[in-house]
Amino acid sequence: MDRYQQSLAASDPAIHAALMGEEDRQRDGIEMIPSENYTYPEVLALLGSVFTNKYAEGYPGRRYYGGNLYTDEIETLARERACALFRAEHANVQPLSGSPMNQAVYLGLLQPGDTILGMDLSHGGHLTHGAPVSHMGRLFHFVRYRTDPTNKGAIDFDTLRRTARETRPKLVLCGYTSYPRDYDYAAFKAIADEVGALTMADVSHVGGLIAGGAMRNPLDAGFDILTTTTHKSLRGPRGGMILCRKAHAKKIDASVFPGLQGGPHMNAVAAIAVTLKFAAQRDFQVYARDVLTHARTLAARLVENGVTLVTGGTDNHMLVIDTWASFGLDGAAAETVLDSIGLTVNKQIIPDDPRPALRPSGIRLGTPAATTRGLNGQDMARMADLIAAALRAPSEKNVLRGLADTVRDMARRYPVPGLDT
Ligand code: DSN
Repeated sequence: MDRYQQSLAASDPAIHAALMGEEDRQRDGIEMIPSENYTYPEVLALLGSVFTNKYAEGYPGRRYYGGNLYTDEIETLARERACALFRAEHANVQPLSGSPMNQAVYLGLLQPGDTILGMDLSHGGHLTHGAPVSHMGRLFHFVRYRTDPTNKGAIDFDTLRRTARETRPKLVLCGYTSYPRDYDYAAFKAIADEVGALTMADVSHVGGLIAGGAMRNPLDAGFDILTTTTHKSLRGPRGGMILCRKAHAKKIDASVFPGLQGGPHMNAVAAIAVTLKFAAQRDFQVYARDVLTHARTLAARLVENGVTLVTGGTDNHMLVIDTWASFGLDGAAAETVLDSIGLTVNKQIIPDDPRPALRPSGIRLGTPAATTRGLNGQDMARMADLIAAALRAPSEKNVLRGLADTVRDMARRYPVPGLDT
């Protein structure tokens, strides 16, 4: 136990007990939620460092507080590393997380009421891409495009072009939270150019896979803006980054601060800087490739087990299982069954889901966290068998107990970064 934990155990035993419980949960189970990961020990150390004490409103060299010698250094390094890694002209590393990151872009580059073309929520788009329940959905006019799940989740670019011509968006937005395929960014860009719209890709899910060179980079296709959270496949602290062309730098910076946020969380900025250093290394490229290979292995074996995958498979780190079609179980029930054997996934609506969001037709799972932990291809195939076996026997307690033992044995073979290494 480190010195912070020792004092916590004495001063707040309830919170300390919860921390110990969470450590055990993470160690004994296998994390399959596609947007989660196990971060580096260095990131955990920086998040708990004295950088959390510091106010640093403004940007390096232009702060509203004194004492920013070292915070300037870390933010400058983080920005430089982000630009180098993603081949961007400018980076803002202050967004506190994914939602304010996207809000800062809309509010910085558009006027209220402007039209944004974004991906339909049930087809994989994100809440901040214009869901009616989000504030952005009320402020801007979102027009949605959809995918064809029967054709490997393809986007019909002819229809998208027609929609763009009819609705004249100011921004063509792509990005997803539950779409197991890659995008043709050049096709989005061509349509945006035709109607004079800006282009933005929210690559939060695959930011690490782009950084590791395993997936396409929208900035290479000439996109204006790339946003990514830093805690998913990138494996860093919770946070967000906006990368853009120089032409947008001033508006983006002013939109993040003072437009939307106050003091940046400099402990997170320091942790983002070190994350970006690691992401530029050869090991991370191997990791990114392994994440994709593992997702394909998992998908193939699930299909062999008779499981229905939305879009039929995966091109990225993520799979969406239609649990209703495969097992007659809604996603909430499937999530609970898998939780009971130590596999953490999340319930998920599927394209045009007839079921409600809290009892949807599917679950979503992914390989970034398990790959970080060191699980290999054989483990992925085994995991597919375990998932299928559990969801076929959701009420058979003995079967589930046996599967839980197998998962725990598998998990304990692999250390949790920051806890065991
Ligand atoms: N909540 C994130 C995810 O799980 O994909 C997106 O915000």
